[in-house]
Order: sequence, then structure tokens, then C-alpha cells
Amino acid sequence: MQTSVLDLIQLYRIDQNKPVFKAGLGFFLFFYRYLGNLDTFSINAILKLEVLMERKVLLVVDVQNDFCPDGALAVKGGDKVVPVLNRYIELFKRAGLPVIATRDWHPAKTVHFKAYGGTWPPHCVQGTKGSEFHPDLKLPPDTIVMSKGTSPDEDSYSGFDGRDDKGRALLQVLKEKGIGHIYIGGLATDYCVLQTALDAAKNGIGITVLTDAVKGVDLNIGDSERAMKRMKAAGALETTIARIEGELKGGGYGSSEDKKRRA
Ligand code: VGL
Ligand code: ZN
Repeated sequence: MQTSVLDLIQLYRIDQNKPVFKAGLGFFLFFYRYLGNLDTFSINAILKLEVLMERKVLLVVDVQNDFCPDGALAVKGGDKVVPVLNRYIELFKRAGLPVIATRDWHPAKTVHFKAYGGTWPPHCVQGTKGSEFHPDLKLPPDTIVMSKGTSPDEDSYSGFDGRDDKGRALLQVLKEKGIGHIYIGGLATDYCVLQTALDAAKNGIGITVLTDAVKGVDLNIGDSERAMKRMKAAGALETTIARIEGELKGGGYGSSEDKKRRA
């Protein structure tokens, strides 16, 4: 049974752009998964295949100066995500997959800020230095930028509340591009990353959290950890750049290199 699953993966690699093949495979996998008597390895292989079948996007959340050290709402070690995200950006570019970046984009007066009844010191005010993306973040020129938190009388954290420069909402952009799975990283784990991931799950979009490329505010101790648990409970998978680069370099899932990595 294991070999047949692995054969399928090889087949899929060859044929991955054919929609009919994809539909057929999806149908087959459904029955295989629910009717078959599967061991953990096979189930993992199938889950992996299901992820493989979706078109993916890299979603870079709020990597802005104000969330980095010296910023108005600095996340401890926030800038540490930048070099890791740059490697993910490279991978996605090479795979011909899109990159979307969200930005917190507040008016000067908003109920989001303490002075107007909210939680936070002023940050990411539209057009200020603090609202700019971190200068070392290497976003591709065709990155789709979604601005959120633009309303003066609403507290919003999710990227799904944002709009791009053409006025499109995130869900609309994902639909237009046929994307079914997001790889999400950035700031902050316990606010915008969390809310964006939960909204993705609500909308039936798969999620992989880039655990080496997120950082949290932790206003209360343990917030980031709880956020990770909530995302996982909503169905999110996790990965790291080392794991992806390892899989790309050392043969695919189930290869001898892969088995060594898992052992
Ligand atoms: C965020 C706090 C306030 C975020 C935005 O991007 O996670 N956190 N505004
Ligand atoms: Zn904000």
C-alpha cells in the first residue's frame, strides 16, 4: 500500500498541471483515505499529496518597521523573520508562485489606538516611515500588497479584511488566482497571523504556518503559543525553511533521504 501511494506522488509530479488528472486523483484519494486501512505513513503521504495538489501562495504578514526593533509597536526579534522570509520568497519565485504581502495601514485617528479607546500606541500610520516594509525584505516587484486596518472606527487584524490597490479583497485575489493553500509568515503570531490563518480556514483555504518566520507580541505570556495551538486546531500544518529546502534538495517525500531525515 505504501508503494502505491509513493508511485502516485511520482505520477502527480509528472502530471500536476492537468485538471482532469487532478480531479480524478482527488476522487481516488478521498475513497482511499476513508475506506482504506491506512498506517500513519500513508495517511501523512496522502495529506501531503492533498497539499501538493493545491496552488499555493506565500503570504507575508505585516513585516513593517513599526513591528521591528525600534518601531512604535516593536515585536521582540521581529526583524529576525526577514532573512528567513527572503529565502521563502526565493523559493516561491523559482516555483512561479505568487507572493502577497499584507500591511497594517492605519489612519492617524482610529479606535485601534489607545488615545481613541483602543489597545495600541500609534503604529503603522499610513505614509510614515514606520508603516514601510522592513528595508531588507526582498519582496518581488509584482507582489500584491493588501492594506488593512484602514478604518477609523474598526479594530481589524485579519489580512482578509484588507484590500489591494485595485480594491480587491484577499479572498477575491486568492479565488482569481486559483489558490487553495497559503504559506503564512510574518508579524505578529498572536494577532494578524492568527486572525488571517483562522479566516483562511473559515473560507476552506489550507494553511501552512512558517514556524521559523513568525514572531509574536505576547502582551500576555504564552499568547504566541496559544495562537499556534489555535491555528493547528483549525487545521493548519507547520513547516520550516530547512524542511522545505531539504525536501527539494534530497529527493521527494518518501525517498531514502526523506526517510533518513525522519529517522
Ligand atoms: C498587529 C497589533 C496591532 C499585527 C496590528 O499586525 O499583528 N498587531 N496591529
Ligand atoms: Zn495595528
